[in-house]
Amino acid sequence: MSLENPKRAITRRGFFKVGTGVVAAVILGSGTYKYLHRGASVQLDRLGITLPKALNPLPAPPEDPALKVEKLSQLFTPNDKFFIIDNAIVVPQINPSNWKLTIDGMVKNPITLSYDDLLARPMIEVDDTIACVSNWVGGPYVGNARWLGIRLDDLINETKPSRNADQIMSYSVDDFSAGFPTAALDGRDAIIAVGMNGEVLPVKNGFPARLIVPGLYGYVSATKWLSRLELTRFDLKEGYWISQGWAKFAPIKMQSRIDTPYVQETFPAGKRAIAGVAWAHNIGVDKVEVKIDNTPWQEATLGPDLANTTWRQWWIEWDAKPGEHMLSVRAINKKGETQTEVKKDVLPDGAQGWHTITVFAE
Ligand SMILES: Nc1nc2c(c(=O)[nH]1)N[C@H]1C(S)=C(S)[C@@H](COP(=O)(O)O)O[C@H]1N2
Ligand SMILES: [Mo]
Repeated sequence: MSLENPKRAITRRGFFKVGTGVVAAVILGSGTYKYLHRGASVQLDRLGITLPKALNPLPAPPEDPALKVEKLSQLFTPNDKFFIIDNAIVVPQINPSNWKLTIDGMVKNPITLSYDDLLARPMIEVDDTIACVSNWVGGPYVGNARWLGIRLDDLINETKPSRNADQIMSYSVDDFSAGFPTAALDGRDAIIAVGMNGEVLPVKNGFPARLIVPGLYGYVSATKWLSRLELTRFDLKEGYWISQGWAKFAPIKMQSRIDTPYVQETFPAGKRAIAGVAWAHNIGVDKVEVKIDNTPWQEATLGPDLANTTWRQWWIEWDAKPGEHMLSVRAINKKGETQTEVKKDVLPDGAQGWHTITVFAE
């Protein structure tokens, strides 16, 4: 599934489904071709890599409430279940020994780093929930991981950027770019990630390196198969999705989702849990409330608070009487702000509104 392009009903991913003959023709004409035949060997390259340890490793994750609450999202989304969003016709297969990252543009000291250079630098671990702007309320395009990588602000500082640069544009080896404000490097743990949940970054999630900027939607920040960072200006350059009607600035909106029961589910009447996840990036989730039919909002129990940039699991016990029920959820952040009820669609800067579902007990 790719980010929807409002001006072209057929996305490139959609086009992909038309037929392999057509695709081959497209690939032959693109720079992606050279990566095509390395599928098996890049996996071998990956398996041969040992990542360094973080300078300050995060504590071992606490017990996952999903072990006790059936159908609740896991605290960390396993790599093989992590959502995938990109416009890549073919997933780039990069040989890490040929790969380079360049940081240039409005800087005094441009830098070029090999994969080994990157691994030789101090690493940090960051727990961060990433989300796609095309995720509808209640949708699946959100996942939480423990990322390993090098601090982006340190690296950018080494290049001595011009004060006039207000945007960091990131480019992948394929046809993708994403730009975000230099001001987003405000001390938050933005990194060039090489590891994900204790593994070398999976190929589909951007091996050998990708960007993670906590609090920004993927299309303005989370460039996979990263090849270049350019210090530039918003009035000079824009990222891949911006000309398609998506917002230039896109912080992740506070959201909450009911994982169980699912929309329109029929289940046996009686005791069960209502459960899900909620996120309020860079502020953190303080409370989650659930509304069952016309009863008052009730406070849910919350799972571990890993970081202000990660989701929190929540759950509530319910004795479901036979019949149809309406369930809603809303989050409250650590500033005391309640998630808005006002619904908005994903375009141009992300969906909002309460996740409300109808279910049936019998
Ligand atoms: N090279 C490249 N990087 C990309 C994209 C892309 O199309 N190409 N899509 C972005 C978008 S829109 C999102 S939401 C995230 C998703 O990351 P994931 O596939 O690891 O979940 O990747 C971002 N990085
Ligand atoms: Mo996205």
